[in-house]
Amino acid sequence: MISRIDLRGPASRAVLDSPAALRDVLPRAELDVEAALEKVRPLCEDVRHRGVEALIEITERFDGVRLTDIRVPAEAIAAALDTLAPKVRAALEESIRRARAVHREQRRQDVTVQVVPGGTVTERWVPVERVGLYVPGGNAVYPSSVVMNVVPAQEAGVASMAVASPPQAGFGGLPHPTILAACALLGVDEVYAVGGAQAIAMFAYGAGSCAPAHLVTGPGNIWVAAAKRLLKGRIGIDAEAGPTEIAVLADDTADAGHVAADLISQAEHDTLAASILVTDSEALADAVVEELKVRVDATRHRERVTEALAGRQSGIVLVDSVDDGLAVVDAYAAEHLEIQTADAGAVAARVRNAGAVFVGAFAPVSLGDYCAGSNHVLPTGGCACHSSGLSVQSFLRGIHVVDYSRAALADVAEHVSVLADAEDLPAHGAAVRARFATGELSGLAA
Ligand code: HSO
Ligand code: ZN
Repeated sequence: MISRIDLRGPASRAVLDSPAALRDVLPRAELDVEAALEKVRPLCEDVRHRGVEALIEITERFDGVRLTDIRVPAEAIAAALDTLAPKVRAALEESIRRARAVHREQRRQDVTVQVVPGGTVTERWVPVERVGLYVPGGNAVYPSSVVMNVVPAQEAGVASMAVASPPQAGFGGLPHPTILAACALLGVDEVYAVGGAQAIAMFAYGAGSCAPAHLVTGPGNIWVAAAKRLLKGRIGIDAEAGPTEIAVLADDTADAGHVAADLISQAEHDTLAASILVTDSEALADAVVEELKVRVDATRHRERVTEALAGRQSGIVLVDSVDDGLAVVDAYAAEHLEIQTADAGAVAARVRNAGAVFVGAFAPVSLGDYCAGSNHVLPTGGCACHSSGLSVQSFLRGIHVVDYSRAALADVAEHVSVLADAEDLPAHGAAVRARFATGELSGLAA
């Protein structure tokens, strides 16, 4: 069952006062991406040099599917939408509608600052030209992740995008039909039946009809994460998504049944998924454990959930106060953080580190996974202390546009020259002075 960590009493004060010490005592899954790197390197090289031929061979080896073409035919995408259950279609459409409503508003406006008369700097936001969106298959078939990747890319104005997802032997060697149907609903017609590290290599180097992408986003297993780490630089990446995490900060006003249900909901993803409850109420902790006993038994993925909850990455952390709980969840920097306390809004406003925060009794993580309008591609493994979830911003680059008149340059020429000399880079200063006649720049030795 789920383990307990007791951080109550004066003995824990020093730990609670140090985020680094807290991180050491808090449970977390270790994912050895480095070890996987050496395995994916030859595979990526092979795709780089032999393109489609390599992709077909690797796909046969790992997915047991012999592809005739890596690209999914348009008819197959249309057929997947035709056969999609109407209820699933309606739910996907609602998910898309809400995600679009939120992401549309995230688009940053260009900002021009007049630094001095005649001197302006503009930050001009330009979409990435071509992106590759990876959608896992196999154990995890997530049409919702198609929505979460495609919608922000479209709202950013990305002109060219392709989706890759592993071929499924059971579906005629095509990606899962619900994934294809989601692509159809979103108007994405460039889809490849390629998965794993080889899909990331295909996006990075290009292969056959798949032109190289500049940015690759989307979750994946350890091989996908390793390929992203290996090819980062050649391509931009969103993050190396690790196993999913939920932290719940709750007090005695929380409903133990809701808390248990939410902890189970994310544990259902993966045996390495992390479910953490942080509470100042031992009574709530006990009640949640009781609820877990009943609910885990009744849940469909009982074995996976049991292993995830019993794993060293999950646990119940007992603290003296909600304030101490905040220190704990901030140090942990969860992918998803639920606040189920009295005055949840005020507590949530004090959170510094989390991929997404879910406020109060009626905002469970599963709402955000599908239909809140927020994005579910979020930083894991503590990366929430330096990174954000996927958004329109992830698909834009800010270009600084510098525009100075002759007079504005003359005005600052001396400062440029002095700084250039201080760095022993006199040619930098000379490049400025070359634009002016000798003696024209007051106070400057020309
Ligand atoms: N909780 C996952 C996303 C997801 N859940 C997809 C269900 N489907 C990571 O945020
Ligand atoms: Zn989920």
